[in-house]
Amino acid sequence: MSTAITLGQFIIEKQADFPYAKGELSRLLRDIAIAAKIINREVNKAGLMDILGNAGSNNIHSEPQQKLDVFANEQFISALKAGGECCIVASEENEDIIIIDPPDRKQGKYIVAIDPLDGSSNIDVNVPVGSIFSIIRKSNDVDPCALSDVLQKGHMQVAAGYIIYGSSTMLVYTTGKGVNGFTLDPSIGEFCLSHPDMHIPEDGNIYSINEGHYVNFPKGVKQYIKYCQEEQHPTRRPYISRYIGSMVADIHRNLIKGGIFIYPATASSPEGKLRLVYECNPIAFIIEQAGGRASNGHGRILDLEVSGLHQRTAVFIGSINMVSQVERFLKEAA
Ligand code: AHM
Ligand code: MG
Repeated sequence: MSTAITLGQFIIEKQADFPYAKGELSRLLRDIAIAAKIINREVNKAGLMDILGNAGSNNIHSEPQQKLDVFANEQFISALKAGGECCIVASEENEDIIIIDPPDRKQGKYIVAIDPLDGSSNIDVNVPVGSIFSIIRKSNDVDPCALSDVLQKGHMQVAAGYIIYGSSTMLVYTTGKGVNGFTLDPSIGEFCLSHPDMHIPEDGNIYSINEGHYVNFPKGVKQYIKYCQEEQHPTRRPYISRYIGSMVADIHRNLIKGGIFIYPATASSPEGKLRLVYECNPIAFIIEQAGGRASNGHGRILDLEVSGLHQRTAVFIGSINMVSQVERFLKEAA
């Protein structure tokens, strides 16, 4: 019987790809996986919260029970603080960066940006949610940590990943040498390699967009949606529309099956909705590493200037031919 490769084993093996690595990034990834397991445990019993005690009541440690996105944020931050490899945490849940400056040891050299619980509005209805992380290196170890360290372009990421808390829980990550997916085996509490060397099909037949905002979409996006819906033999059109409303879940499905995920700019949100630093850049890095494309409609997401921690961007992410096609529609409509 063959034995599964655990995430821990895989990370150690892959360290050899980086001959000068000292194991810090490996330890950081391991810390993130530990936080993910704890969050998974709580997400899995989310439906029991009302039975076990309403928010506002205390947990078994006599601490107030918290909303899951606050809980997830705290788990990541405390795992990263304890690990010692990280000097700054930037989170969707915190307006400002969190600097980790341990008095008793050398400061870590990595910056981690997180969306601790993406799609958390779906928790109450048992729809998959996710966590997203992006890792960059501090540009130097001389200057004190500052927001400017975080505001690096997406192509500076050294690793990125997501965890999807779905019918099974998976961790998918890249360090810039392809994409690998691990499924949590609850019986042993380990993420096991289940999806080695993931590739997104060059073409797909799924489009994922919140069509409720249709009237506010730019002309090129409206035209592309009509194109997706046209019956055109022998192409795969009309495409299938699938939109969960949890980006991680929509991206994960399209990564495996082929498809495009769109969250465009609208009249009311001219920059789009999704955040560049901890949502779009890490997902863009993963999808590019899987052979897909990630665009803001005009160019590569990973090359966008980053001027603010909570900056937003329009996104068109997925199968390379589908993203290139929507870019053509946007160009022609401009
Ligand atoms: P969140 O980080 O507040 O959960 O918001 C991000 C989520 C994404 O997961 C999802 O793709 C999008 O918001 C859905 O937005 P909408 O309900 O406008 O379609
Ligand atoms: Mg989010």
